[in-house]
Order: sequence, then C-alpha cells, then structure tokens
Amino acid sequence: EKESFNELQLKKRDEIINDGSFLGYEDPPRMRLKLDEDDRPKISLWAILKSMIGKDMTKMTLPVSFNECTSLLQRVAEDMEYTDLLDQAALKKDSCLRMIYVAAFAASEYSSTINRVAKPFNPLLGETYEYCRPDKGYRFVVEQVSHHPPIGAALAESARWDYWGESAVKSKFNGRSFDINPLGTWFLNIRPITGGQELYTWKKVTSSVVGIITGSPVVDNYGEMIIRNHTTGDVCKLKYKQRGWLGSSAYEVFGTVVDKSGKPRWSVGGRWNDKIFGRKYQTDIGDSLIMLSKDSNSVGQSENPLNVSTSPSLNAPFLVWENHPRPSAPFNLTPFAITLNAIPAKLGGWLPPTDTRLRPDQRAMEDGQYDFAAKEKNRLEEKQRARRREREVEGSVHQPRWFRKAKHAVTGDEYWQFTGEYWRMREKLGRKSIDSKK
Ligand code: CLR
Repeated sequence: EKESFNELQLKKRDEIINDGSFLGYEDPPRMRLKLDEDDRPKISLWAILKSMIGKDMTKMTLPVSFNECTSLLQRVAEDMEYTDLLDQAALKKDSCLRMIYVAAFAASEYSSTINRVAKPFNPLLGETYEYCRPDKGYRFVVEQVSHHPPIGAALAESARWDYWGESAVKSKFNGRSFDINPLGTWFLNIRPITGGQELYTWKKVTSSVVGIITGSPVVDNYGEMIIRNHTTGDVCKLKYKQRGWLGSSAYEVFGTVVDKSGKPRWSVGGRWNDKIFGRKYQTDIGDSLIMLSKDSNSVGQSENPLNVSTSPSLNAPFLVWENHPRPSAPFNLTPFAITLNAIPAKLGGWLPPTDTRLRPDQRAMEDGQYDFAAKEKNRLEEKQRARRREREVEGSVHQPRWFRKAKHAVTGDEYWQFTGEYWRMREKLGRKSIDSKK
C-alpha cells in the first residue's frame, strides 16, 4: 500500500527527482554530534531577562550560552519530522479521516519543543536552508525573506503532498512568561490516493516559556487551531490546553472533525509530547478521549480504523501518532534535529553558499566552542548591518531570491509563492562546482 501512487502523485515524484533535488543526499542522516554533552555555563534566565520586560526577541541581546546550535530556519525544518502522517493521510479514502492525520501532524510539530528552552540563531537576510530525505521522498527549502521583522518562507514537497507557509513570530517578554505568537498561515496540499487535490490551512498556536522566575523554565504551547479543508468543507477545531497549576493539563490537545454538513465525525486527541489517538465521534465522550490516552497502555492500535464498527471493540480509539524517543543529547536536540546541520561529504558541493550549514558561528556552537561562536556571530551580524546601510544609501530594497509575495486564489491569504527556481539552479551550479574540482 505504501508504494502505491496515482498518476498525479507520480508526476510530482518525477518532478522532484528530475530536478536533481536528492543529489548529495546519498548517505544516511547523521546520528550524533561531535559533543556528547553541551557544557554551556548555567546562568539563570531570570537574572538576564529581568531587565528586558516588554522587549521582543529581536531587541534582546543575550549571551550566546542562551542559544542552541540550530537556526530558526532549521526549526521550521523540524516540522518535517513526522511527515509520515501526511503520507498516511493521503492513503485514506475518507476525507474526515484524512483530517485526523493532518491534525496529528499539526500537533506533532510541537513535540520537539520539549526541553528546548534556548534561542535558535536568527537567520541572516537571504540565508537559506534545504533538507531532503530521499528515503521519505520529500524536499524542503526555506529562505529568510525579511530581517525586520524576521520572516522565513518555506516549502516542502513530496509525491503525496506539499506544505508551505511563512514563519514569522511576534514575541514579548511580559515579566512572567516569554510569549511567541506565530503570524502566518500554513498551507497543505494533499493528493489523496482517490484522486484530485485538497487544500488545508491553519495557523500555529502560541508558544510560551513559563517558569522563568521560579528557575525551572519550560515551553508550553496553547490555543485553538482551526484546520480547514477548503476543498471538502471539513473542519477540525483543535484545542491545545494551557499548562495549569503544577503542570496539570500540560500537553493536552483535543479536537473534533466536523464534515461539511456540520456533523461531527471523529474525535482526535491526546498529548503533543507523547501520543495522539483518533476515535469515531460519540456524543457522550467529548474530552474523555484525553483521559483515555493518558492511560495509554489501555488503548490498542487498530490497523484499520475504518472497520472499527464491525469489530467487537466498537469505536475503539486507535493510535495515530507517537513521539519518537528522546535520548539525552547536547542542547536537548531531538534525533531528527541532530541530522539537520550535518554536511555529509557528498552534499558539500551541492549546497549554495547561503545555506545555514555553512555558518561558522552555528558550527562553533555545535562543537562547543562558545567564545568563538559569539565572536563569529557578532562578525556576521555586523556585516549584515553594513550591507543594510549600503542599501539605504543606494535606496535599494532587498528582494527575496526564491519566493515572491502572492495572494492565494482560494483563501485570499497572502503567502510566499515559490518561484520553482531553487532546485534547478542548485543542480546547475552544483554540477559546475563539482566539475571544476575534478
Ligand atoms: C514551535 C513549533 C512551530 C514553529 C516555532 C516557531 C518559533 C519557536 C517555537 C517553534 C518554539 C519555541 C522557540 C520559538 C522561537 C523562540 C522560542 C524556539 C519551533 C524559544 C524557546 C525562546 C527562548 C527564549 C530565551 C530568552 C532563552 O511549528
């Protein structure tokens, strides 16, 4: 079943391969960093932040030991960890059931925030980051298209789906918590096995660092996410509960999939740091799905959720998503995040000079050379400021290289449209650079 593609899906798969997108990604992703453990000096967050009440992240100068060795562009790429859910969605024949997998994907993006109370590097204007997984069949590219405010435009493509949007956040330290409000709309185009295409959109919920004053900071994610299937009219309202007193209701997420006629069809819920379940909607259960999933051993995995009604365990919950294990790692990176900044020997020649992997400050951070990281970060940011002053003198405006602003024909939202050039240019210049070294 996993290998079956319809015509539309095959067309997309061929396009990705014919662009040479996977060139350089022949070796398996890396499994570990050079360091076994990061030994950043432990400084109290509160001691540093108490003088910054009311400020947003772009106006804070924090010591580099508050950074992690990733950039915000790579944090966007971290959304790709559970794209298997999108492949599974495309294999389902019922659009409301597809929605469950889409909702689980949207929630899975938060699993990586556990124990990651650190500031990612701010991308430089024009910086890009690409990430391909031939084993999973997708390619991903993101470009920093604006510096003030910081905006990244991203697009991921695979045979069965495309996922794109802008990563732009408003952040503020209000004295108690550090709140991050995402602004942009995210778009998902699924090519279901049954044919045609389906457009979904949603906005991300609020991320917040809490527990700063008490010295045990954690990341919480909360708010309501409305996922719309614009093609069929199905909607899923997904509620992320705010972490309560002493951590009660932490990580809980629950939603209902409602079809075009307004009829609730499926429940979906669980915890975004652990597991998410689906279940046929029953009028009387509501939030109890979360209760069920808390005691996760009591719920089995149903191979064929569409057939639950014919089995004795009528309407039993089925597992939709499970978080990957999190062995201890420098900066508390997930195993997936560890793969992101690697430059395998074969990839080197194909990377454009703007790729995040080539930033010396982030590399130094990854290798535990914090003083050098700070020095290099400063140097790059000074260079960026000088370039900005030059543009002011010239009266010129920075133009994004691989994306342009457009208005979406269906939703009317503004979005960053991919020009399609990146992968073809990468192949052309990559071949040149590799030939010149022969
Ligand atoms: C959450 C998952 C989303 C994309 C996204 C955007 C902004 C990220 C956020 C994620 C996680 C938390 C985050 C935030 C920017 C800053 C904030 C990394 C990845 C950190 C925790 C703030 C640290 C503040 C300090 C003062 C140390 O799909």
